[in-house]
Amino acid sequence: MGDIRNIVILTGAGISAESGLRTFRAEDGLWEDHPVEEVATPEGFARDPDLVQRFYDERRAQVLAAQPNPAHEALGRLDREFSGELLIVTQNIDDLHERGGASRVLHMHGEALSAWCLGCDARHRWQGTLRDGPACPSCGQAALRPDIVWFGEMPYQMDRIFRALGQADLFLSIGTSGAVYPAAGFVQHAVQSGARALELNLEESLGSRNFHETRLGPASELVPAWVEQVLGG
Ligand code: BJW
Repeated sequence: MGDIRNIVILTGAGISAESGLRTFRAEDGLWEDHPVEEVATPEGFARDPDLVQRFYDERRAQVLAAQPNPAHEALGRLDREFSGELLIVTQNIDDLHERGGASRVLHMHGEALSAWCLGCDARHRWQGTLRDGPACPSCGQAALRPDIVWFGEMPYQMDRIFRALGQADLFLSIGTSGAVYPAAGFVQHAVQSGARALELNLEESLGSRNFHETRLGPASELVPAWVEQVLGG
């Protein structure tokens, strides 16, 4: 593989599927049981906070029980051994990249293990439940919500992401359907800025035509093979 000095990786639910965490848009995906407008919008939260807190309490428990798979571990290896610039932008709210050994990770859609206080704006690491209305450790108000980016809200650290995309010489997308913006538009931005674009996915995604190359298969096989290719030279 040529001289790669600057990599941006976008990951989606597909990279955690083999860790037992459900994706969203598959036939057995999360949106089948939970209408998206009920559980993943600020309006849904205003209408029925208990329902939304229960949904994320359950997701938080599932994240804590899950283990990183070989795809997360391979990206952990890449993070340790690749001396160039690297940014792993994940749409996932789990912490499997970090537990797989990666540290150059940005959670653009928030984190299951973080709670955000609507009273004082503080964020706290959170492993327990929120449906029982616990007090915020900073201000004492019972105003904690999941620290998750819902539809209609601004994803986190967009300036940093677009800066990295503009400097990347390789953009890699893993396990995302390309159905949700702005993440679905990252490939075009990176390619327009001169990056090569590679997609790893179980099947063709909505955005496949925007990539120079798509490799089809499970992330647990494709990602370790790609990392070996990059680090092996
Ligand atoms: C495997 C596999 C295996 C399976 N191996 N692969 C046009 C432009 C811009 C915005 C919009 C627009 N039109 C509409 C919008 C607004 C909206 C949007 O995109 N709507 C769409 C429905 C069209 N976007 C927003 O509201 C966002 N905010 C925003 O746009 O702010 C304004 C703004 C504008 C411009 C610049 C900047 C900002 C916010 C989006 C928030 C998304 N939130 C969610 C839920 C919260 C997190 C959570 O609960 O976990 O995030 S929705 C959900 O979808 C979740 C995911 O992160 C996200 C993406 O899903 P993902 O990861 O792609 O999962 P799936 O299930 O779709 O796909 C899985 C893939 O894996 C599949 O392809 C499988 O094949 C594959 N796979 N097993 C490899 N073993």
